Amino acid sequence: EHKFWATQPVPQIGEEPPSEDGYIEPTKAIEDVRREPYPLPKDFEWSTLDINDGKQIKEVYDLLSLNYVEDDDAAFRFQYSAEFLEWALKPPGYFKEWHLGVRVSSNKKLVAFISGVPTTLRVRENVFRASEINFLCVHKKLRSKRLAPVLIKEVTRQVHLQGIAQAIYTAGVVLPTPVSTCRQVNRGLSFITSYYHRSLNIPKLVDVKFTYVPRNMTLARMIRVYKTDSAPRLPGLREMEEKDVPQVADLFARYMQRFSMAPIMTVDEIRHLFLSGRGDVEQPCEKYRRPKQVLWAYVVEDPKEHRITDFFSFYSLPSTVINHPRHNLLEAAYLFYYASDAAFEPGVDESNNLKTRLVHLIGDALVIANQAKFDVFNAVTLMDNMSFLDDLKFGAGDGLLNFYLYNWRTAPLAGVNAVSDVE
Ligand code: YNC
Ligand code: MG
Repeated sequence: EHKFWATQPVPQIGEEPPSEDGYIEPTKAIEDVRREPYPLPKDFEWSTLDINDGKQIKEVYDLLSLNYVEDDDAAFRFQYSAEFLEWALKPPGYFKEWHLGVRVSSNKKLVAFISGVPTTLRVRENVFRASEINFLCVHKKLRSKRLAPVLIKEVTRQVHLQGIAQAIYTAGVVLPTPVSTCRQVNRGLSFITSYYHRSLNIPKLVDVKFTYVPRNMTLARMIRVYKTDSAPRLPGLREMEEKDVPQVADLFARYMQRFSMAPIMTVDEIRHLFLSGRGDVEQPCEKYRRPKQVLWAYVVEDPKEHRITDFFSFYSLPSTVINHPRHNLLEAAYLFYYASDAAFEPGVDESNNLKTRLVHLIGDALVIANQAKFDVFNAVTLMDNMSFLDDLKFGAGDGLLNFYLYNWRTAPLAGVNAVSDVE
């Protein structure tokens, strides 16, 4: 069935869940890593992309914007911006060798890409270095020629050359074998990680057929239902600044302990994730959006104690609207990391503290995203998201997101970045 994946150190389909977590094959000594790049079909050559060079970022942007992930109906295709790629591909300690391209030898046209960035992962009680693999893309004209396995093997070789033997990646497709994202929630339902959408710009979303006016609803009424406040409400909410980095790092680390799988971030990584990618900070930002901004990060500062009690972040990932007469871009915001002290407040009903707080916090994120002219706000069923999606009028989409670990076996997790028991 899976000619390539059957040869890889990943749990195979139908395999019994392991009694203990651990690697599948031991880390290779650097001397034992294959020296030569994997061979490509003739007429193609490997090329390391220099993400510090605007021209080369633009080449990756061009490849992805025409050939990257589309929805099942081929109505929308992700359009990662050049600024997004810079932000995503250059975290502290990145390896340029992990930004891997394939070019046509004759004219040097970039026709395939795969990337990795280093990260530190905790899966239950085990902490290990890993690569996070993303942006695997093969030009539409070169599909189904088994080029993807060559890209994956070559990026694996490059990861091994840095002494790292594990990886994490996500995909809409089902491969051997997703980290179990099923869990029992209080009501006894189980689910897998799926996308939820909070409509903001109803007329446009209806126009591009992202959503539709249900029977016994009118467009006018639908617009009213999804109207957000004109300004955020939480006292002490403001944009995150450099001085907040240590406190945000601390809050992030504490909050992530709630989940069975989560990244471990250094202070530098926190700074990169939440403060770079904010666009041109010299420009005033009255409308909640700067030129070239990809990342929005806000904190709640306790007005009396000047302590950071909460934060949230979201990023901009527009999609091309394929073949539409009036609209060519769907402006989508994606909920990224957040954390709240309310998770640690003692109380009669602790989970209710957190739920109430998250509804307010992410409610304010929606207000800001709407003011920043996003058409839709997306979130997946991870972390504590299930506790606010309904209250904030998110609706289930049809997209799924499967999580995978390379060379790491684990018994089913209670959800990736598990959803906690807040209801
Ligand atoms: C996929 N998304 O099953 P079998 S997500 C992994 N991730 O192998 P061919 C994939 N494998 O089943 P095509 C995959 N999609 O025979 C397909 N495969 O064992 C497997 N789309 O290769 C597939 N981007 O070259 C099959 O297929 C084999 O020409 C077939 O190319 C696939 O970035 C692709 O969705 C996805 O550009 C490149 O369709 C192409 O179709 C495309 O004949 C649109 O390949 C864009 C798109 C994927 C986004 C992503 C995460 C990628 C993770 C890759 C795995 C990393 C492993 C860890 C490495 C480091 C290890 C260390 C240490
Ligand atoms: Mg191919």
